[in-house]
Amino acid sequence: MNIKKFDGASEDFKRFLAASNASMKQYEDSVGEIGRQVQEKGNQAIFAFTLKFDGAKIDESNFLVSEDEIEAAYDEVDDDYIFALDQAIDNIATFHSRQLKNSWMEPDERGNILGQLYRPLERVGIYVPGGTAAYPSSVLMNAIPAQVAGVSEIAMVTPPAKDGSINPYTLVAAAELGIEEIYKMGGAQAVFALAYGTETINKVDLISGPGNIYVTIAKKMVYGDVNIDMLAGPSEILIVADKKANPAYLAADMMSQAEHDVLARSILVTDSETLIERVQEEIEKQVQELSRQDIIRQALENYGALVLVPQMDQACAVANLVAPEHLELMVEHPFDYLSRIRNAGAIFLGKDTPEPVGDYFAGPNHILPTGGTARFYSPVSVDTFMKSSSIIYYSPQGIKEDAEGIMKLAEVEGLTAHANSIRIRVKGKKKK
Ligand code: HSO
Ligand code: ZN
Repeated sequence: MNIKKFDGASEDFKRFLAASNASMKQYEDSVGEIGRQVQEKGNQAIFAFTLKFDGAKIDESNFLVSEDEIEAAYDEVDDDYIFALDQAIDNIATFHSRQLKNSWMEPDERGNILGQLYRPLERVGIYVPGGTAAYPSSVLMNAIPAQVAGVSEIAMVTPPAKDGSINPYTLVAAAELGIEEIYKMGGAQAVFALAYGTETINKVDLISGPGNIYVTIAKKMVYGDVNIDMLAGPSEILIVADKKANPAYLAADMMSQAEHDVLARSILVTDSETLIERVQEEIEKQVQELSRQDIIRQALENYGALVLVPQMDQACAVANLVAPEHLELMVEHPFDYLSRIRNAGAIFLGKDTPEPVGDYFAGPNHILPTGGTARFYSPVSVDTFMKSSSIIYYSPQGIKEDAEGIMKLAEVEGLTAHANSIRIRVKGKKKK
């Protein structure tokens, strides 16, 4: 397998990083058209797109997943799955509970009171991919923070298979969380349906969850009319490794990301040339055993990189430049590196913390900023599903004391009615 090698400081490497693996432009017209149809024709448009893109015949009679389908799904999955799922649910709920913000109010010495009132969003839509990328774990990562936030209505959408069925593991994951409103639809049409509503679907306040490029473009288009979690691109991992790292582990971890998508990015950064050689050998060895080796090969050949830096300090600089979705610190003293890391969606520390522990089980969210957006985005969290209102109370003394300053600022803006609403309250009252 031919994986590109770079010198971390080279122009070549910078060009490699700058070359986008997720160009949206070419799909924008067709996604816009899907949006127009859904807004105009509602359910009928959705059913038509589901037939066209998913090959499934859906109508009003089977659009919403029924209780019978949930029961049948439970019959199909094994007990070990439910046991593992419930453990993951516990861990994810515990982690996210720590994120819950309390509303607060604080009086000052004049009797003014300021604060913030946190409230959950009322109704959210969660997008769960289907097909070859059916991820029950994404049901948990979307829905649990919403539930911890206190969201009262969760509508889930996921594309059906050709026979109109939904992956039983996905259905059981939703059922374990008590999600009852599940629509068989995916793609851009599902995003528009959630954002604008149809004759049977109530519109939502926020849409969260990763999807393919069409879903992402649709989310970008509806943003502003509803909120979204973030714009997800292809998955990526960057591993910072020192010469003591185990090449077999590194190869395995690079491929665990590469198997997601032919566009996935796996980058290794190290100061050891021999480690790079060994990792390459390990990849060749291990890839043959992996069921998704075709995807892995394509991803690694097109978007994989083995990067040599003179010192480990530069490895951290490369990590910050890439701002990866997942950063593994496969080094002897990983905690010593933390203060040097500025940009990363999730940071995995030490040899026994491969990324899949976070994908499924540890507790933190696996819906993370991609494509360098970890520079300014955070993982999905309880915050994603909440909003705040500011609280302002002025006492008689407070308004008297601040009146002059407020009126001055209103005057310089030429807004005399603003100034008047202050003056009318303090007229004839002396500042103490
Ligand atoms: N690594 C993916 C999440 C995932 N992995 C789901 C397995 N299932 C993006 O963070
Ligand atoms: Zn993964």
